[in-house]
Amino acid sequence: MILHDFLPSGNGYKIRLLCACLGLKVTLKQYDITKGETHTESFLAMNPNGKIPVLELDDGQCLSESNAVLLYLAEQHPSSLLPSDPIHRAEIYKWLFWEQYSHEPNIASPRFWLTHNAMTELKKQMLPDRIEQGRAALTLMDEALAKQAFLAGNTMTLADICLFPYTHVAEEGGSYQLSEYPNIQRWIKDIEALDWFIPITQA
Ligand SMILES: N[C@@H](CCC(=O)N[C@@H](CS)C(=O)NCC(=O)O)C(=O)O
Repeated sequence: MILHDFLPSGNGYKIRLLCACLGLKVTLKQYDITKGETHTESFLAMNPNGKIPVLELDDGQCLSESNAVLLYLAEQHPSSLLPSDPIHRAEIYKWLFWEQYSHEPNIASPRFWLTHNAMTELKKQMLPDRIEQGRAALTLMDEALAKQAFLAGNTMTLADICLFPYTHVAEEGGSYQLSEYPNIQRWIKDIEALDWFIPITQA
């Protein structure tokens, strides 16, 4: 499999982290998204949405949308990350959908704007509202993690693989302080201590 990716991307890191956890080998092909490298004809043929990550399977089929790729890999390689009980699964799906609507736009997008010199007048106006919503998202996670070791119970699941990447770098760009969320800090340390753990910049 080939993972078309950009190393600082949390969306790509979700897939690299899952592959590390499951012991799956992927070849990384890197793109610089700040230079429009995901908008070439050949890239758009893989993902018409012009965004990494894209997972290219051995038969050439291309999958996009990070959480769809997580689910595909977890279903192909059954493990406790995606249990069969429908209620437990629904709880995991809940976190995956929530991540895309309530977490990623408020935490990942401001991080990118502020660390990659991508701020515009419009984004400046949007920033305070995004930060308010991002704080609400981090508070919600912190409260869930006060009650249990991981997001969807006391064992690690796909929900944690999905939410770890942008949460652990939330401070980059200066909008958030993780010291305000002690249960998230404990959860980050627990995940970083796992023997298969790889950092975000590991190719
Ligand atoms: N919802 C998508 C978001 C993917 C996304 O936003 N990718 C960004 C990098 S993290 C990108 O490729 N941006 C390049 C562009 O939009 O030109 C996912 O979860 O995969």
